[in-house]
Amino acid sequence: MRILTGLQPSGGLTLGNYIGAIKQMVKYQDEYESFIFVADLHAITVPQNPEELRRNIKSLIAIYLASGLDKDKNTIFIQSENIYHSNMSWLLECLTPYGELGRMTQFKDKSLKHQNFGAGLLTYPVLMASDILLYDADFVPTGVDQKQHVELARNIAERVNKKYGDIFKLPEPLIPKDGAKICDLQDPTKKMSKSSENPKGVIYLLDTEDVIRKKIMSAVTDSDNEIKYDPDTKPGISNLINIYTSLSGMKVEEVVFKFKDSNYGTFKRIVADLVVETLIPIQKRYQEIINSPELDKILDAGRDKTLEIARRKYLELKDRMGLGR
Ligand code: AQP
Repeated sequence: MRILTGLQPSGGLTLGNYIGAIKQMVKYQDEYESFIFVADLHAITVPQNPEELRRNIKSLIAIYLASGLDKDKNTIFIQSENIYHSNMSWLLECLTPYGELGRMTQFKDKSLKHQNFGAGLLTYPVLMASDILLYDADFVPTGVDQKQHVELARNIAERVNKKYGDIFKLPEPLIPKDGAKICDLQDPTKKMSKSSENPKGVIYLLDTEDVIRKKIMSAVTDSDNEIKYDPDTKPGISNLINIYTSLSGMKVEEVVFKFKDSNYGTFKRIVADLVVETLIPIQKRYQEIINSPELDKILDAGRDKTLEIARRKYLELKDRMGLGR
């Protein structure tokens, strides 16, 4: 069985990206044939500074490896180095009703945040469908927030198969049962995001120990000082419980029971210890990897292998649609 997944180099990676995506990828590498990419074409759906973007692309690859993704178990590549992603996207865009794209929740959210946004923000889910369908991925590991996009990819595949014959495999989302959504530490009703305007609410994977501790100690919580899990009425403390649960492997009930007599200050310190314990070894490996020539070798191999697979799939649809000679 094959999976395909990727992250956008749209900023420094966050603890949310680690818990919701990277940690899962590391687990899946022993169960599936894994294609892991850096979604740089997706990142440009909103404005990016070119130098920062290039730095973030390289940094993302080094984080994948430092977090435990094994170069021999995964095919790792950069999306824009494979021209067939954009080529396929154009074919699929022409086969996707405009109305279907306007209904995507992420488009509705992001189009409100950016003024004069580019058309790519609307067509982004079709590019994502291309990413998935080019490789006949069986599963797409993703957070709940992206489920709608995988369903769109499936709808597109079904439509194309019906019209042009069986070309695409129908993908399914792979949503971890224990995969909590990590929220912003300053506004725990909002998802923790790379592109957040307030860095105090976000733990970046490369934050220093001191900064990580400060951010967690000043996380917004309610005033009743009781460790209880209730995301609706106690989003701040519930978010810290989610972080602890995801990193320790314990269940929410176990965590609540273990810390029932602790106050918020003590619990925050314990959460900070665990986050630091998780991230410092990743940061050490990251420093060893980031300037190693090994990175280029891994990316060259990933590019060459995926070009071959994607080219065949693209040519198949192009041919069936009657394009070219
Ligand atoms: N806060 C989060 N909690 C759990 N999972 C999360 N993911 C992102 N934030 C959280 C998961 O990480 C992957 C990231 O996908 P992406 O890089 O393509 O973009 P995104 O979901 O839009 O992530 P960000 O960090 O919020 O980026 P920006 O700010 O650029 O929009 C996905 O699997 C997602 O579920």
